[in-house]
Amino acid sequence: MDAIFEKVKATAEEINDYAIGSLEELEQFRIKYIGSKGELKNLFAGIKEVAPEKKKEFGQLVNQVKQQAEEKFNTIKASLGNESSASSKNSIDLTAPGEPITLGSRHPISIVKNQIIEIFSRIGFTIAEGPELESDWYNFSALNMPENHPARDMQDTYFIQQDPDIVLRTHTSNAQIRTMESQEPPIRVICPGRVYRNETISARAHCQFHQVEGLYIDEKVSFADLKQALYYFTQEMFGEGTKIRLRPSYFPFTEPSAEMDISCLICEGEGCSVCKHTGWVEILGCGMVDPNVLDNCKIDSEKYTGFAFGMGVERIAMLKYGINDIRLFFENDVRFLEQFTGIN
Ligand code: 2U9
Repeated sequence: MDAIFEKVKATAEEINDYAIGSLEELEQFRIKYIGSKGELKNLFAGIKEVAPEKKKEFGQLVNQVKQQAEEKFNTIKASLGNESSASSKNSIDLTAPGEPITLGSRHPISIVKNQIIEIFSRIGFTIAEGPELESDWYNFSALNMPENHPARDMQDTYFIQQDPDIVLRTHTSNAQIRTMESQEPPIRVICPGRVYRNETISARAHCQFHQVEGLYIDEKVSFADLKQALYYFTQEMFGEGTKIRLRPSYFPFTEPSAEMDISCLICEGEGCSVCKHTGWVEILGCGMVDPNVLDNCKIDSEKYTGFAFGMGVERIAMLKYGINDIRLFFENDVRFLEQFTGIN
């Protein structure tokens, strides 16, 4: 009779030590102990062999072991269930639709630079490029700004510590000089690129910006040709009906020189804060190439004349898109850049 009590206690220990690591093993455990043909059912059946005065004690003992088995079953079932649902969360659903790929957008400076290039290429201009680190000759002297010429102070220049002859170019004119040195007229080029000036950074100025400069050299090129080319550019860039006006100015590399204004895009000439209530906004500088510049590049200034112009790409982009702070172009804040998605 004690033997049957011993058997129940041994089963309790067995249940306690039973290792369960998977849902299959848990099911085997259930069948072995708790199921309708399981060991606990057999133990209950053994009550027949127990003396009447010990039946109650035996029943309680088997019930305790049954409870122990059921608790173990429920606890392990809950933890294995959590694990399996967590692992199904991490698994890949091959039937799920793909995540959309977020496309980048072209930088507004690239958009506007490409528009300018495209407009001038329609009237026969090709692209010429030059280095951003440039010698004094190509950045200054060839452009009629010899050493100690006061015009050099018009732009604050970055010099290279190791070599006083090398500067970060202050304009893209170095590319035109290089073109004139290596090609015979007729020459019709536009020179886009990044330039550097030692300016205090503010909403209106930056120490780096982009220019597109243009140069046309041939026999009998006149100021009227310059005006017509710039008028065509204005209509294409800012829309038909945009007016232009030219004001006399001074640049060392052009004579005569002018600055060109367009009628204000915001107020159409009525007067607003963008045009400072004048109805006009300045967009570029231009002029007839100074004969000294042609001579410096071994182009016969008796035979050839030329016009040149230069504009800041940031300035054009600010006017075109109503941007009021030049620093936005260099910060690369996605909230700014994504507004140009879809524009090429
Ligand atoms: C050669 C000869 C002449 C290019 C020119 C300007 C006038 C001009 C400014 C516009 C805004 C620079 O970016 S900005 O600050 N540029 O006003 N540029 S004429 O003249 C040249 C260029 C090359 C060989």
